[in-house]
Amino acid sequence: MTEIPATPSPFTFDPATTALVIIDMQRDFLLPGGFGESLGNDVALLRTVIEPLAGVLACARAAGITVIHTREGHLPDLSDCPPSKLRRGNPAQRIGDPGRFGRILIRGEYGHDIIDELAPLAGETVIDKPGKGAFYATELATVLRQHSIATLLVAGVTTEVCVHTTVREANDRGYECLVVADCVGSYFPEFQRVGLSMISAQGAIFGWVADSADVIAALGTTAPVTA
Ligand code: C5J
Repeated sequence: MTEIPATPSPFTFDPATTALVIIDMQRDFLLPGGFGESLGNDVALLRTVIEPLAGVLACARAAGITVIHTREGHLPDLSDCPPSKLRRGNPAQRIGDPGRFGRILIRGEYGHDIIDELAPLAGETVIDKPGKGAFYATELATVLRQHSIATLLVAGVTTEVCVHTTVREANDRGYECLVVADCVGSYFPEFQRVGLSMISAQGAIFGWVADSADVIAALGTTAPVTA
């Protein structure tokens, strides 16, 4: 077992049954000029995540930990997008509309894919999800079962939306979750602070929170997991 200093208490996990789950680090959310910015958001707040997360990802890969990426998006005909979701937001820039990086949040478009810095390697699972949570209408539960995963190290964007929904879903399914504080990001500093507090409150009601430096230090001491 490996231990990480965390809030509200040290977090122990077995690297052999742990997955790093990276939520929605997509160009549409993170690139200047993209969908996220067109909604009036400051993407710089999300981009702070890239460097520490690249460090955690490199360590996870070196330790042989299962790596799973997710992407929020929809089929080109929008048949998997509820009309309620389609109607939300700025009427001038909606899901499926043409954006700077292709049709917004549509599978196969340049903007829908993961940023170059965190591009999945061949063999890593990429889960395409139509919702905020990574379990809803996806194969994630099956993939985790196939890899005998019990623990999730969770990173990505945005903290209070897709990260939170996924952690809450995972918690209800019995997974132990550690959210890496500087590897999750929000367009809203207040939501980032409160979002992290909500995870670890009441004795880890949804999970634990730790910094990437502590995760990297812990992963660096683990013997590589072999398949
Ligand atoms: C949002 C996400 N914020 N990945 N998506 O709409 O959190």
